Amino acid sequence: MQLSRDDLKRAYRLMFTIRAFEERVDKEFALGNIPGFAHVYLGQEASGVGVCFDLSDEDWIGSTHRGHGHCIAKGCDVKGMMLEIMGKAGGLCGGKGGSMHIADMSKGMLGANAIVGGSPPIAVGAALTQKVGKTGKVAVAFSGDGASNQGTVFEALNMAVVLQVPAIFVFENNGYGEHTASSYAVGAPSIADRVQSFGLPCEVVDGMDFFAVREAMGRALEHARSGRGPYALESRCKRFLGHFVGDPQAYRTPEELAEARAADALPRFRFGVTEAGLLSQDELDAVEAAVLAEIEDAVQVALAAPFPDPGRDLTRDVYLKYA
Ligand SMILES: Cc1ncc(C[n+]2csc(CCOP(=O)(O)OP(=O)(O)O)c2C)c(N)n1
Repeated sequence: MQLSRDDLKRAYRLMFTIRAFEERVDKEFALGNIPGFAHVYLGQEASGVGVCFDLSDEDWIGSTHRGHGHCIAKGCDVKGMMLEIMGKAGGLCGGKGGSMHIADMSKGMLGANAIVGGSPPIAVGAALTQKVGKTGKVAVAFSGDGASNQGTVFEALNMAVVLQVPAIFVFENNGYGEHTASSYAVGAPSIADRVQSFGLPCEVVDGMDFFAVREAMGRALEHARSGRGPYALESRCKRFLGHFVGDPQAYRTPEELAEARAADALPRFRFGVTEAGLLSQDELDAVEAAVLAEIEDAVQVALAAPFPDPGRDLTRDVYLKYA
């Protein structure tokens, strides 16, 4: 479980890539360069990166409508993502999926999902494939606190236990489902309490702490890979911005928003690794500079790229990828 210096750099690079990517998506959306809707993951970086850090391309994840961070954590190419979000040809899904439908099978990314509670059933099917194929790999389903109230999720949890599949359910509790607080809408004392009643372990983890999430995920992976069935995490995180880009958040006080920012996982990570003498400020600054250049390049390429040709591309690659 010990992390090397390269591992620590990779973790910071991934978290900072999500941060910079999402800040840019927020900006480009405001400029009118992104069609449709965008839900950014700002604040939740440590959760997605901690969960995906030890997964291989053959371990699968299913995501949510807030999926850019999960894609990046799972290794999707940021240029391909930016092209996709701007609806351009050359995007990871040919520019036809957009923000809420990014998938990349080569990275084990089964897809973002606009249907709240959509990923757990898919992950159970994927986990059954892993079990039947004796791959030793897992399938992970990300869901929000709002999604944790969905019937689809209850059925998926039950079936995962019945079939004893290597599924890992990650409930990212950022305190809100759209504009409704999870403290109001989740009827059980916690998501973890309810999930455990289905007959699988569920740990509560500080989703603002990369190290805590990765360690909890390590226990989940050990459990699922050793044939002991499904496992779950309730990752408690902070959503820095609104439900969607442009949400004025009238339902949150300035104090609450300041508290969320004060819990920021990135400075926390920086402080931890520099205080421990594992990485220097300069090394971390260099990571940030490289990422910012990569994002700038992705944006410029995406802005200049053509849209898909409706006559030629509209009906292609819909159910099947053609060569
Ligand atoms: C089945 C379904 N119901 C409702 C919606 C509308 N909707 C989109 S996001 C959202 C809230 C989801 O909240 P949560 O699961 O907590 O995720 P978060 O936005 O906090 O990441 C809702 C109700 C939807 N997309 N799908």
